[in-house]
Order: sequence, then structure tokens, then C-alpha cells
Amino acid sequence: MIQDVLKQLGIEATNKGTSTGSDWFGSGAEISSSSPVDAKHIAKVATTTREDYDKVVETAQKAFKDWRLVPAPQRGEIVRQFGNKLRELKEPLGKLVSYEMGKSLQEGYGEVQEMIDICDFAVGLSRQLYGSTIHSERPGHRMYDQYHPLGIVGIISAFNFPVAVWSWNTALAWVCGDVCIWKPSEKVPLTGVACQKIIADILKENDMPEGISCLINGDYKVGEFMTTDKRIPLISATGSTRMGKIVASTVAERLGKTLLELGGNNAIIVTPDADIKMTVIGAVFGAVGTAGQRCTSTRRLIIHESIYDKVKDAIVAAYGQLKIGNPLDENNHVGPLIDTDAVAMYQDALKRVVEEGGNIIVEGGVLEGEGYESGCYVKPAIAEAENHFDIVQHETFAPVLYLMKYSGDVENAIELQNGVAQGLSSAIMTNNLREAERFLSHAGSDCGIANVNIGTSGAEIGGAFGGEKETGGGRESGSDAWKIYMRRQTNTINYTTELPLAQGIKFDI
Ligand code: UN1
Repeated sequence: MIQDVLKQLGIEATNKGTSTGSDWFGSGAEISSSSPVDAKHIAKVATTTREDYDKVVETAQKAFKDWRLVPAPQRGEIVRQFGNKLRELKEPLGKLVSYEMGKSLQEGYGEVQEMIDICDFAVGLSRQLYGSTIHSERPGHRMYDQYHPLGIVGIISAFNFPVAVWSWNTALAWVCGDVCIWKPSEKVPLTGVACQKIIADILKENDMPEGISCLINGDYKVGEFMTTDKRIPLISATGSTRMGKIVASTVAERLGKTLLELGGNNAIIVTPDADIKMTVIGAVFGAVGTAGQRCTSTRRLIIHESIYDKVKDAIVAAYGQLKIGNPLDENNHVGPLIDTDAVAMYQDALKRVVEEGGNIIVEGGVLEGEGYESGCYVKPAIAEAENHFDIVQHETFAPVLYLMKYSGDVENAIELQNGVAQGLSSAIMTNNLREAERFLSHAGSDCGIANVNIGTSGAEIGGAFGGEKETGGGRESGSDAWKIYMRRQTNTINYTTELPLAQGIKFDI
């Protein structure tokens, strides 16, 4: 099956990993991509050397000069064609995402659907890159602000959403008149090659220059080529808080802009007025979907003491039904972790929660035997824990869910929910309007995403996506997230024969 998929997407046994569009080159060491599904080698990708990288940036700089002059709706037309091509290739690309990364086939397709959706969004946006008009304090003057293309956008994406997060950035950046250089995670280089081939064909069919969409490959050192490079005004990076701090300080050193989407430590508050059935679906999908490897995955359940046992029993029972195995088999709920390092981190978290006084109520463990040869399949686990535990305060990118109790008012639950360093996604399960509104108020959740009666994961592309505190503060995808990809300019025009100064200053000569 996978051979057909690779063929449909133009993936060879060994692929060049550096591209400015139709031109592929690169002479760096090869990365071998293997699947966490069955540990089988899939194909190789050559990494990008410094010399290759400089060639990419020079080509991108030239392309920017032309691309910024293409009217925004025409740039949108290219993105529309890209979205249509993704519709045609949804099946093979979704399968490759699932096989190379290890998420379920449904989620692989869902990820490609997010790409299609953001393309549609970007097409509409290409006619809506609005600024404001402002009334001047001076007679005969007019003011407005406008948004201009920024330049080269460097995109560093993570393994867990190997294609969608790139598309959120690049589809918007393109309609905004920017050109993009993408470094996918070195854990999933093939999906990057596949996407670049798709857009390269579209750009070629439209006689567009090389350099509008560029691909580079390699580890953090290749990422550093971009973060230290003054020619790249914006770096959009998705990944751990540790990585984000390094990227932020490196880019700040040269006063560049960053868009950071980093770790989450997402909680669902379950109040006495919660619908238990909905809570169970939301919490279980949130905790075990993508094997707990979404930045929006549910890590903590904060449950009112009056319903604690009832919710706990229902969730434990639901965990008993979970099927773990090959994610390409639609009967399975939970696929593998990305690699054995991730498995070690998962094991360490379970050890540490016990050491800190936690109580495991659904045992974890690494699965062995037929179908589990990759060593990456783990059992989703649940521990009763306290919010202040060091391990609970950290994001473990694995299916480990912490249960904790609150008593009294919803304010106490909100305090626990906010009592972590991260601020990405949050949710409350309640049919009580007062509780829901308090949770959403300025004294409520401090996260970038706050949901009522749905879980923490699975955000739609129409809203701005990102979070506060150690999540990095960036917003990508919908709403007005496009503004970061443009530079703002304020214009004042005097259509009189006088030159009055602002603030009433007199300056007669
Ligand atoms: C991520 O994990 O980096 O909201 C992105 C969600 C998805 C995106 C997650 N739409 O869960």
C-alpha cells in the first residue's frame, strides 16, 4: 500500500531535500525516514548544507521582488489551485502522514482537510487584507494604514502536525505576498517533500518564479541558519517551549519577528453541572487522540469532588475499550508514539508521578509482540495527581492523563487550570451559564483557546490558534492572524497648500 502512496506523491527511494520549487538540489547527509507504525524504512532525504541554504535564500529574495507585485487576489488564485490539488491528493497524502508520523488514518485525512480549509480561508483573505482609515487632527489631511508584504517567512514545524501547521503559515503568507522557506521536522521529512512537490507543480503551471515555496531539511542546526539570518524577517516556529526559548532569543538578538506556538498543558474543568457522557468523549479523545502528541492534547482533568468518582469510573471504563495498534487500521483508536525516545519520556513521566505521590489508576506500559515490533506503542495511562507536582507542571508529549479534584466554587478550578507555566488550550464542561461565563471572562482561563462543552484539542482553522505564557504568544491560522505576515505602514497625506504641524506646534520660518 505504501509503495503506491509514495509513487502517487513522487517520493523516490532517495530524495533531494532542498528545493526552491521545481529545482531540487542539496548535498548534505541523508536522513532515513522510518515509520513508527512498523519500524520499516520508508525512504531517504538529503539534508541542506549552508551552501545549499544560501542558494535557497538568494532565490527566495529574488522571487519576493516579483511575488509581492502579483495582485493579492491573483496570489489567492494560486492558493486556490493548491487547495484543489490537495483535494485530489487527500488520500495518498493523508496516508503518508499517518504512516510516517503514526497518527490514525482519520487524523491523517483530517490534517490534509485542515490544509484544504486554510487554502479556502486564504483565498477569501486575499481580497480582505484591510487596513483602517483614521481621521486626522489636521485640516485637509487624510490618514490610513495599510499592510505590505514582509519578505521571506521561515517556517519550522514539528513532527506531530507535519503538514497542516506548514499550510496554516504558508497559505496565509503567500496571499500576504511573502515567500516561504520551510524546515519540516527531521522526524517526518517525506511529508515535506511530498507537499513541496505538489505546490511546485502548481507554481510551474502558473509560470511563477522559483523561490516562492522553498524546502530545506535537517536538524536544529539547519533551523539555526534561518533563525540567525537577517534576511528572514519572520520565523514561525512550532515545537517545545525549550526550542521556542532558543528561537525567540536568537531572533530577538537581530530584532526579527517570531510567531511561536509551543507547549501546552491543557486542562478540562468538569463541574457538577457537566454532561458526563460528553465529558468522557471530549476527555478521552483529548488525552489519547494522536497518542497524546498534540500540543492541544488534554493533560489534566480538574473534576469537582461531588462528581469525582462518577467521572473517574466512566473515564477508566472508556480507557478499557481503547484499541491500540496500527493506525492505518480504522478499528484502532491509538497508534504509536513517534519514536523510542518519546517512549522513554512517557515511561519517565509515569515513574516520576508515582515518586511524587501520584496514584496510577490506569496502568501504562510499552506493548510488545506481534504488531508492536517498532517498540513505539504504549498504553494510555491515567494517574491521580496534584497540580503542583513537577511532572504535572511539565508537558509530557504522550498519552498520560492526570486527574485532580477541586472543591467549592468554579474559581478554585480556574485557579488550578491557570496554575501552570503554559497557556495554550482549556475547556470547561458545564451546563451552568454562570460557570461557563466566569471561565470565559477576564478573570477566567488565561489560555489562548478556551472552550465550553468541547475538549481542548481539535481547533477549527477559522479561529486564531496559539497560546499565552510559555506557549509563546503567537497566533496562526484564522481570524486576523494574517497580520503578522505583513508589515504595517501608517500614511498621512496633506492635500492643502499649508503645512500645519501635528500637536499644534508652531514653526515659522
Ligand atoms: C498542534 O498540535 O501543533 O487543535 C496543532 C488541534 C489541531 C491542531 C493542533 N487542529 O488539535
